[in-house]
Amino acid sequence: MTARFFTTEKPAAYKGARAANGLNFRWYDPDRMVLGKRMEDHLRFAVCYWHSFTWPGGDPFGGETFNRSWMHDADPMAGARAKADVAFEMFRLLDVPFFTFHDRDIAPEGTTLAESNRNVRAIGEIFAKKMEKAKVRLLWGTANLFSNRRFMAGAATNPDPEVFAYAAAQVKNVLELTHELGGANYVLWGGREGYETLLNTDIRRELAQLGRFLTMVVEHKQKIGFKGTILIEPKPKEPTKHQYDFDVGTIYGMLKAYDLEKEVKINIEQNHAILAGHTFEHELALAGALGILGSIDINRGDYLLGWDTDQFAMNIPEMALAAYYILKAGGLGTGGYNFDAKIRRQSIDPDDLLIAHIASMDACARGLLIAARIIEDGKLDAFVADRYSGWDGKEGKAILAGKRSLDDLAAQVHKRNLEPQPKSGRQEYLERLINDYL
Ligand code: XUL
Ligand code: CO
Repeated sequence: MTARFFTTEKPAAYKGARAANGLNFRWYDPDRMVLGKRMEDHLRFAVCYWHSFTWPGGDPFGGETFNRSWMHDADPMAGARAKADVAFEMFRLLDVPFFTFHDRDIAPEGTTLAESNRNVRAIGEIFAKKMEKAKVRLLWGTANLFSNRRFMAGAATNPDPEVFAYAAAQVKNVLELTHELGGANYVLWGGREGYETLLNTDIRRELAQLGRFLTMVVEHKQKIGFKGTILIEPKPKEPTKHQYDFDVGTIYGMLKAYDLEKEVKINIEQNHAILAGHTFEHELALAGALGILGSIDINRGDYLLGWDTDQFAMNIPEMALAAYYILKAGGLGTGGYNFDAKIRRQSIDPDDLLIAHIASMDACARGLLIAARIIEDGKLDAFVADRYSGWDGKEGKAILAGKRSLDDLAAQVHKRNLEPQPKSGRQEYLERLINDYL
């Protein structure tokens, strides 16, 4: 590494109440046991390459604010190598176990796909060398199938099969690199898999193309022996007005239609959940119930804005409910908490990057501790179990097992003179109960 980028060389550590300057953890204590598992192994934090090292701080009204030197190297590959140095220095300073990237974050696009792939592979080799000496591992890799203008009408759902082929070639390269780097997952986010106007769009064809693309990715995973999980990341809008992978429920339906529900899981992002009109915990609980919860992109949206602000997650009650539903689903398996989050464009000091991650890791850690208390105390779980306990009885089980018809049930209601009485849902009692754990 040439010049020092951050002001500190000391990795962040758990200091409890003594963590004063924002560069150490108050709550995130990797070795602390929570429900029988180390905190680090519950949370499996990952730093993303794109927001932290590739995004220059622009918005629709103004350009770069961060002035990172590696973005201005006359030789873009030299810039990519300098960027890798800073990235791995940050992984070390945050003591995070994982990172994530798109191909286009880590290396510049060349004039041909062959050159682009070579650039990606060259940086991949640097990653492999750095990972020999570092703790950090790859949570997932992914291909950027949305920035280049060739993808303006989609990648898999493009009206032109040559664009589909180009996207397939790009995914093959990144999936193989992810495999070689020992990645725990591979992510597909729909990017421009959607449409702007129905007038130029054949939905039937586009859905069939998307299904074939996903199936090809799973087939290739099996062919190369990649043991990680293939994840789809839902998002309802932005960049296209109608995205096919709208939310968890929509993707589940698609996976069923393509016969992939056993092969593919879901990467749920907080900001995408609220853009879909859901809470984060709704999406987590639904994916858990359907058995397809894979990983999360942790960030926060702005409830007043209808776009993806990707802010660092700091809201402790929200993190607590998220952690609760993740724990109820049995955890994230090969997944983790990926910081798909960016500092605000006025946060121009290099250390702001460290402070943002550390503060959000603390918020997530507190959320986990609160969720563990809710589970250990058991009152919430007991309330819900009691509410549905009728279904554990003989008749409830017989209905669900398909042993009762409409005729049977009608006869039973008349014979037993059933007059079911409504019971309180006790929402405010439960809301107060949750507040007790915060
Ligand atoms: C876009 C988004 C992506 C995916 C990976 O909103 O979340 O960064 O996480 O392609
Ligand atoms: Co994301």
